[in-house]
Amino acid sequence: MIYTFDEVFSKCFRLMSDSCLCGIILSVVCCLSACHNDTAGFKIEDRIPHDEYAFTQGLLFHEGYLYESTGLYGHSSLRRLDPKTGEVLQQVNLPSTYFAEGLTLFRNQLIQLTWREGTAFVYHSKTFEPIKRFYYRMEGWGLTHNGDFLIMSNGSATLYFRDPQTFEIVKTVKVRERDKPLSHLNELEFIRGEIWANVYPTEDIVRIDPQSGQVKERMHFAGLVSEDERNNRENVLNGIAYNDELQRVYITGKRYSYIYRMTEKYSLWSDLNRQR
Ligand SMILES: [Ca+2]
Repeated sequence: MIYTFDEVFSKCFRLMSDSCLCGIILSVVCCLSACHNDTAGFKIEDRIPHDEYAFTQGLLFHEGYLYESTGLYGHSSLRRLDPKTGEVLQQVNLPSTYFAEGLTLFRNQLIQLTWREGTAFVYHSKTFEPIKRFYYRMEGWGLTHNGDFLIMSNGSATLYFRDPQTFEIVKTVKVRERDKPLSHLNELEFIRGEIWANVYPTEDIVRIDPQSGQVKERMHFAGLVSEDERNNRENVLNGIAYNDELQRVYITGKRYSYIYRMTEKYSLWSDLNRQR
């Protein structure tokens, strides 16, 4: 078949237009995926610099500050952080024989678990002065509270509700996802009547009904940190804090470069609000 110059020109123009259109569509798709910063239905509002040596084991928000517990022998600490800059404003280091774990703040006292040392340190929440210690016979993983009791995880599928004055076990709740026990519950946060828990060593957080122990939802945060940024299999998600006033969730992990401040995008809180 022989084409005239006009036909060739017009064909070439159409091809160019098509490829241009394809290019534009491709660019839009690429941009959308590159700009995609939603995770598990949350929108990332801000990335706060995080000490890349902080082996995060506990995180909480209280009256304008973030509080963090970092683990590892010889590196364990309790920290107060500026929630805007991530700057460490106050810090106490634990003796090198203690591996710090979960952290909660209950009535002006910070309570910090240790992994295998059977000891919880209690500090004044403003001065970080040590007040007392509790002792327990299990591993310490995550810690939070529901206003009445401390709630502790130890790597099993059981959550332990403890008296905040004596640390005695008051009751236990077995956590189940569908029909199966869900173990490896790690960092905890009590958020709007639910217990949120990191599932070690995944990038998942589950929302647990504190009465029944039933998992209501499993949220995946695997897209939060790239494999390059992670740099080590140990560096998993392990920090959940909640600003109740502004309804913001803070999430970070062991040696993460950032603490992510997130807001709901979809129907999570609206679902909860409807139940009120
Ligand atoms: Ca927490």
